[in-house]
Amino acid sequence: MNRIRQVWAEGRSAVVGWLHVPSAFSAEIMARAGYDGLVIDIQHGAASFHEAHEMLRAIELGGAEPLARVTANDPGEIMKLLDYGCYGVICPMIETAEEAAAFASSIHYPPQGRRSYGPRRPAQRYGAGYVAMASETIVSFAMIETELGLVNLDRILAVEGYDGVFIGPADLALALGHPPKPDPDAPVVVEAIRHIRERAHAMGKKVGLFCADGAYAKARIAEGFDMVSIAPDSTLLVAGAKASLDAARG
Ligand code: 3PY
Ligand code: MG
Repeated sequence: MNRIRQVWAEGRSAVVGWLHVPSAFSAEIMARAGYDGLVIDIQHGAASFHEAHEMLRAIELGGAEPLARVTANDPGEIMKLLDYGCYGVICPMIETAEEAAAFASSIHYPPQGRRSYGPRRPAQRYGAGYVAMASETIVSFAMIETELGLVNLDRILAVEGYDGVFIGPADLALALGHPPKPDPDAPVVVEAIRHIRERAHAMGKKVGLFCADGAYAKARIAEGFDMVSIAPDSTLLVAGAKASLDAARG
């Protein structure tokens, strides 16, 4: 079973890491740290499509569920990632019900969707019965992070075929006239995040949030978020490097 679905089935919230570094080696050691899943950020991270494919393998080997935040709502990109062992897709900038429906249809084989057949790696992991179970092996999130996305929130949430919405707080803050930053404290942004969480749950969808600080993420889990991401690998690398330098220099 998909590890994120397993966590949900146990009544817990998933904690996922976020990867900017385009390396299968660092993806594997991050996976071994114990995250439920790791998200390869193809939109804003450094990984090319080819590097992302190698990282998907490394994450699975390391014991975490491999996910990706794609560059756009592009069926070709999404379907190829699914063929190569991506079991969770986060799609940026979803703004209308039509975009949400197009996203959802990339995730599922007919008749539910229009995913094309060619599951090169999933067929190895799941065997001959893969097609019948494919939808259950994947989690899917439409990002809400724009003004239009907020305006159309209920219409987007009413679309079937994807698991939930994932909030990008930096873009959301920009859309609401505030500087982009994770773990926001501007009341209007905090209120928008609360509103999205409540509407998502009211309409039977999961809700995830991009976070930076672990303690901030823990507080959001207590509020009911179903999935939180925590500090990206690039942030952890710099923080560790600075702490080590500071210790050496005093
Ligand atoms: C945002 O905060 O806008 C995101 O997309 C998270 O990376
Ligand atoms: Mg964003």
